[in-house]
Amino acid sequence: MIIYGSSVSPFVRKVIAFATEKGFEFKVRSENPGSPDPEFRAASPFGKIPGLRDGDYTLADSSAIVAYLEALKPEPALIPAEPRARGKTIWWDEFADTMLMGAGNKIFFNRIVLPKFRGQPGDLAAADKAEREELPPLLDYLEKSLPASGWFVGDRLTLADLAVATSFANLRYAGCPLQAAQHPKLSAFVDKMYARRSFARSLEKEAKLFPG
Ligand SMILES: N[C@@H](CCC(=O)N[C@@H](CS)C(=O)NCC(=O)O)C(=O)O
Repeated sequence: MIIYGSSVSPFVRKVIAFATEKGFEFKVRSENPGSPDPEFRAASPFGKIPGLRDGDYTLADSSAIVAYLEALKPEPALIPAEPRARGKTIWWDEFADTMLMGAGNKIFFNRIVLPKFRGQPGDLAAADKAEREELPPLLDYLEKSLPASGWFVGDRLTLADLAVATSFANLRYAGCPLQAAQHPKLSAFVDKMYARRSFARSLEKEAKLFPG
């Protein structure tokens, strides 16, 4: 199985963590967003990362990919079957992909991707505005919603936890680290998630690009 992309993308990092937690054997093939490589484009027709190849089967989009992996190997279950738990798990994945990463990507793209990887100036005012106005209510919502179990759905790890956790590395790289004094439960949750092998291996590799 091949995952195309780079774990610097929160969507790719989520898929790598999910596939690792499920116990899949896979390789990560480095591709930048928009790469014209035909093999990558067969998996991701519009050039977004991640893409997936499993033999002659290809798929794009992190949420589609994790749904495929879950169906392929139901245990350990990371997308619960019980209706209410499943609904909430998909909600957290969607919240993380659209709202949290939506705000996070405005910050990460303008402060890091454009200047550091593309040699272009980022829209720093847009990044500052997202940090000031969009991010705080999302973090407060996560802090308030995290159950005493320490897991977003039920009393064990699910896709919800992987999807929520993945963005915080990008926020840190872009100068918005979580503050334990303001969001103590969320900070402890992210520390716990990033200590898992499924995230730790990606984060170790990324540390070469983002030291300190
Ligand atoms: N909904 C997609 C989003 C993937 C996505 O937007 N990836 C970014 C990198 S973080 C990308 O490839 N951007 C390039 C583009 O939008 O053209 C998913 O969950 O995989």
